Amino acid sequence: MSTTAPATTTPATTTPAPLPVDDTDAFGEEVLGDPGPFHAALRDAGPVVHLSRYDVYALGRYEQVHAALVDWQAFASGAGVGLSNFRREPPWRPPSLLLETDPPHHDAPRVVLEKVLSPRALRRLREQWAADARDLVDEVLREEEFDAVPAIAEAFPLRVFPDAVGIGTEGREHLLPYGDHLFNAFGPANSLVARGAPRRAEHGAWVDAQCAREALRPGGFGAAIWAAADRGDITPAQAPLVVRSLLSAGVDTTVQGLAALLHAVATHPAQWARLRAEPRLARVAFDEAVRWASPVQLFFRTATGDVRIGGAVVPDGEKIVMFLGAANRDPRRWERPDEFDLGRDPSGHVGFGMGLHQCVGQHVARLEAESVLQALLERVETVELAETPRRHLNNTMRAWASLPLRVRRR
Ligand code: OVM
Repeated sequence: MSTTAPATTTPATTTPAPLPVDDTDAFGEEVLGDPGPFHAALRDAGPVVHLSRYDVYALGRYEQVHAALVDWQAFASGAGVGLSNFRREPPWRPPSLLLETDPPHHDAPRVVLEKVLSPRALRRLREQWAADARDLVDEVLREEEFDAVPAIAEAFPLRVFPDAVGIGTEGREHLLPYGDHLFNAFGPANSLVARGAPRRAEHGAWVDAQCAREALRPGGFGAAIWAAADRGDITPAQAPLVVRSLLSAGVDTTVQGLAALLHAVATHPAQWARLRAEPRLARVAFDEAVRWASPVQLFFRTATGDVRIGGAVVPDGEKIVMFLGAANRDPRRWERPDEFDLGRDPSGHVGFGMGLHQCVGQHVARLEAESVLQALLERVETVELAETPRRHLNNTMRAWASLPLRVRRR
């Protein structure tokens, strides 16, 4: 964060502000393992910073991240929301019709999926998921110590979500590695991407096969998407790709959202006690955990035209990375941002994004988290870390590999 380079294009009217430069590897193991110091440096350097290592522009402050998220005209998604620029290189899979598109193409799939995953549509799942969560928690609590990543954070979404989509029971072990590779592929082609590459075709072929009409049970989210195609709300060619978005964005994200919530309560005993006294805080607890941990750490946009940010100019066609995790802990926006605190109002956090592309599955994620948390609150007096937890490194997700917990049961 030492040198200062001039902006690279001619300004429209006034001279652009100088652009701070940072040569840190934002996707190196050091930063992925502990992004806090890098995020603080980014925020302090200015509203926009050039990351010289990847030749991209970075936003770390809440104000600019929020502004970019809601300005889909200037900050496009259609050239990809990872480092790769689809204007310059082909995507590794056909682009998502939700995530990697702009209006007007984005809109029909979005409206369809919004309806399929609306709070109203999820009502019929609430009782079943509450019962599933109680069963799982009963099983897990036969021991006082367990690893909450496989035992709860992975087990619960894998128990309820594929059934809700309506896919078959064979091959579900592809879901987590598919998502892990997908989220790595939003970053640079580093060793994390290389590690996933050998099996990506295999996972991808299985996921694609689950998106066909014939592969989806009646009554599930997948069948509802195909029904929308039958009504003409989307085309039959679009339907499988919309189903693919569920299987892409619906598993690893909720696994790590749950893991973040469990890590938060295990390391904040006073907040757990407060939740036990006021179980209605369960919803706030999940959103505060998403703010605090930001399981999805970042997404990119592409500048459409020369875009002014805080007095500097990002040239047309350049990639801009929005550090959601940095914005969610920006002291300019949040009081005591590093504290997990049920007393605050976390709404406005950008952990689910903001604007047009804001997480369409957030009600599903909240229902999963609430189901698990209520079941735990009914049975667990205190919860703490039994051992040091272990990170799972991913280019765009802040993830846990292992979260050993010790509980005192009621
Ligand atoms: C998609 C997709 C994939 C990954 C993430 C995401 C967070 C969406 O395929 O639409 O949103």
